[in-house]
Amino acid sequence: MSIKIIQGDITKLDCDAIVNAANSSLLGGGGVDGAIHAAAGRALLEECRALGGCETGDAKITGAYNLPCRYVIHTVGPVWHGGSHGEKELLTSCYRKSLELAKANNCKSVAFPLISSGVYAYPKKEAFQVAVDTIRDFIAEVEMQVYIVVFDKAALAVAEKLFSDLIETS
Ligand code: AR6
Repeated sequence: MSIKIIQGDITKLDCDAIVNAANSSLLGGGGVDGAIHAAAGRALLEECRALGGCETGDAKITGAYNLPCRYVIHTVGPVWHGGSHGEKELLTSCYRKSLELAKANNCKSVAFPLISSGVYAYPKKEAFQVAVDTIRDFIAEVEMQVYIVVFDKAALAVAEKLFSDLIETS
């Protein structure tokens, strides 16, 4: 069991759970959130509506509807405000809480986007470091295959620099 970095569209992945970089309303938005809701269909929005939102740094799980995975774990990353407003702790909490929910639901394979690194402006290098450190800590104790899915070229370039050993090409 390990961490792998792959490039692609997270909505296409057939793993136990994919993680959504949501906002605190859980009612959809742009970026990966928009892509997940569009591919899952309206029933996902209906289930999310019943959850009553989600705090920054926390995570909630739903079904996946028309997506190929089994579950969607919605987490709310911090908005980057320069780095001295608890951003790192909140982002760490997003990964940890998402992984705990995955474990509690018997997921053996989980895919994350690079949370907060788009609209929420978390620098990609720092966002990667938090992701990899937190996932590594978690899988030291739990059997799970975890993917970090990079979408844009800038994120792939950062991954190639920092974590070339984790990149898997198809
Ligand atoms: N598959 C994988 N990664 C993707 C995909 C995809 N289909 N689409 C985008 N990304 P963002 P955030 C990457 O902005 O920064 C939403 O409006 C993207 O390139 O989706 O946490 C929510 O509703 C970037 O590297 O999420 C919130 O309001 C990463 O996913 C807000 O954006 C995260 O970018 C959350 O902002």
